[in-house]
Amino acid sequence: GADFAARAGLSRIEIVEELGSTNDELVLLAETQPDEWGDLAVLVAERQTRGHGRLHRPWESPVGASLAVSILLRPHNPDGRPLPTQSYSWISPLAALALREALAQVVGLESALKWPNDVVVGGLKISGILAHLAPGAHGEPPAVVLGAGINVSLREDELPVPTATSASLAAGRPVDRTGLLAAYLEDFARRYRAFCAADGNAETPFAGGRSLLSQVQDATITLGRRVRVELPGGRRLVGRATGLDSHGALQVVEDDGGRHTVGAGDVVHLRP
Ligand code: BT5
Repeated sequence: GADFAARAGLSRIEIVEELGSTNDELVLLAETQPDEWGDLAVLVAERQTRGHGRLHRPWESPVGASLAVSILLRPHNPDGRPLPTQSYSWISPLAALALREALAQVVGLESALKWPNDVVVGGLKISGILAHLAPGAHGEPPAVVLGAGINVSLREDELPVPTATSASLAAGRPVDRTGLLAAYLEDFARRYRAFCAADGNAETPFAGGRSLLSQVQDATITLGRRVRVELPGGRRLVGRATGLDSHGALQVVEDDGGRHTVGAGDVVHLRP
């Protein structure tokens, strides 16, 4: 608990038996107890009764076989200046990169990002990531609540949808759930601090390596593929995903040559 939090650079970690949604709860705590819930405070639930994804879609997390973890972020650079809120769109990809690293280290699994918020193994969803805004403390800019649902050891018959998999199914052996959580949180905290130190700029060298933008581009299987995108308003685009812009939005070139930048939506790869 506290030892791990200190070592990983987290301000707090709470593990609760049951709640509705770790994201909803942390948004509430950020508002009602701003001094107790600071930057890099973590809330984990053993059981979520109302876990959800985007557009109120349910997120299933069978007890003991999955992780529901949310991190509160109050992004500031090392001089104490708040990060520009336009940079917040990079926070979900940061989490996806951290989870990818944790899956590689702890489970030996190769995974990829599926734009905008999934981590997939062999094309199947192993994790969904969802960020919400929360009120900032004491007149500060908004905080971010970053939630991840991770399928750790769901059996075949526990998978909620045919497009899902779990770490133990993909690896073919048992997976240390606590070890995976610890690796994810440690890696995320490290990346997040580097991101804050870079003022949220995704195009500068990052954490001693290539820019965050190019790391995310390389890890994203959506790029270069033919896609169908369902936009929030109900409109639909069909074309080729060509890249990410400086905010992490997906660039799509339609079959008739029209160029679009998609900030949010559902992407389906199309088979050639
Ligand atoms: C997501 O939404 O993938 C983001 C899920 C975020 C869940 C975490 S858990 C901790 C925190 N607290 C919350 O309440 N939420 C966050 P979306 O892209 O909208 O995908 C939702 C869809 O994924 C559902 O409609 C199902 O089709 C599918 N789904 C549900 N449970 C799944 C699972 N365990 N594994 C794979 N797919 C699942």
